[in-house]
Amino acid sequence: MTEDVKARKFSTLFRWFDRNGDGQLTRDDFQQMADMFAGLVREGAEENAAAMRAAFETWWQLLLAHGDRDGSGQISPHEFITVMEADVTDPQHFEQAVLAIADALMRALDTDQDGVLSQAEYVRMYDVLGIPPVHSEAAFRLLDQDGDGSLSHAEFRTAITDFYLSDDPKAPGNWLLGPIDQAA
Ligand SMILES: [Ca+2]
Ligand SMILES: [Ca+2]
Ligand SMILES: [Ca+2]
Repeated sequence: MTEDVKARKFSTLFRWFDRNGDGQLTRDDFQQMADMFAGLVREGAEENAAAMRAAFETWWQLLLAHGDRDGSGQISPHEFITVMEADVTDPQHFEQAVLAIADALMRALDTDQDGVLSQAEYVRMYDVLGIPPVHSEAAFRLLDQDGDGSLSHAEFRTAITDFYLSDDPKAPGNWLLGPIDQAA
């Protein structure tokens, strides 16, 4: 069962990334994701938008280089789950692609720039990134591990890392995109 937890999370992630809904991931999907994330960045923080775009490009290149087994230039759901588990979650790749996006996202969401995310700042992520907000308040409470009412940079990084690396079906970070799809 432990393998299933990550496979289910990556299936959820695949459906979110597949912007044009054609059942495959392409560079176009990644550019649309990057545009959506860059749309969160406040004026005057263009280097933050650039960091997001660079990290999404890095991620896409990792998928192509390690995951495109049939050389089609597209990543199928099966290829995605395999390459995510084998290569993208390798520590160096994970830092350059996933955590680079997490850091830029945290900076963009922290609109009052006090270094932590309030619940309102966190919930805005769901609106802008098109994630159903139904479970956002429950997720916030789970991710706020010290219960001080805000998400620190460390708590946010832990959430992202749990989502990608944890086999634990109860890891709080699993809630990042809402409940894991039990049917997947
Ligand atoms: Ca697609
Ligand atoms: Ca804040
Ligand atoms: Ca906290």
